[in-house]
Amino acid sequence: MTKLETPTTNKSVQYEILQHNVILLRDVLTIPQQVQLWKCIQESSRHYKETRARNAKSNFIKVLSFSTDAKKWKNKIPSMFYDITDIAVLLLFKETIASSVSKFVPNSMHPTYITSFKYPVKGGTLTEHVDVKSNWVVLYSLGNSANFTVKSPQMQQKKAFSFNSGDVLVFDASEKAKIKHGITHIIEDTVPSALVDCCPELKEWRVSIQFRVFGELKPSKTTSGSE
Ligand SMILES: O=C(O)CCC(=O)C(=O)O
Repeated sequence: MTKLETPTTNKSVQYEILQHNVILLRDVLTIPQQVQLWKCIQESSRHYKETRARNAKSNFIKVLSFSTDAKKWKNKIPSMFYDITDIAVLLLFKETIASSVSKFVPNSMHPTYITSFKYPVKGGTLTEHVDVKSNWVVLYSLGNSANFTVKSPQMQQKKAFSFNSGDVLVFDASEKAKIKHGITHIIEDTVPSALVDCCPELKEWRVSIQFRVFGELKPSKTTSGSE
């Protein structure tokens, strides 16, 4: 499988700490990298039978589900998937180094479980939920933007933001952190035009890919509590 074309980790990205241990990194993937990621998802999804969201209030199609340690998927997982997980963690650590968040961020995340969802532009939604089993998670977005919401128990109100193509959201998805998240709707006609030129089918979708770690993760610095 193809390697990433440019050493993204050398560049600086905009980031936003949406709340404790929820960090959004903007424009991490260039358009060629977004194209490459979409092609990798499509190629990998040939090994998987698509399934509809199980929850009646959500509307998306699961196109990919890999347990990275399963024999069945050995040699079928594109190296790009691991590369972009590493890039997200490296960038996150590099960009937030001066802030209090950096000490909570794990310094590496080898995904245990990789999934990808496709949301139709018309009617795509994801019911608010707290993840189970997961530890930290890295989410990439492609295609149309999603109106994404997050809320931790410490917040009075949920925060909504536009999760755009090429952005990454990294957060503590453990049951302990109880970070509720969901998608109210997909924002039509928001695919970058250069991406549509190469992948016209993305006009109809918002695509996400999730990299989850199950089990223990070491934070980059030992701390004696949370903020
Ligand atoms: O599609 C997304 O970006 C989010 C997916 C998600 O929240 C989940 O898999 O729990």
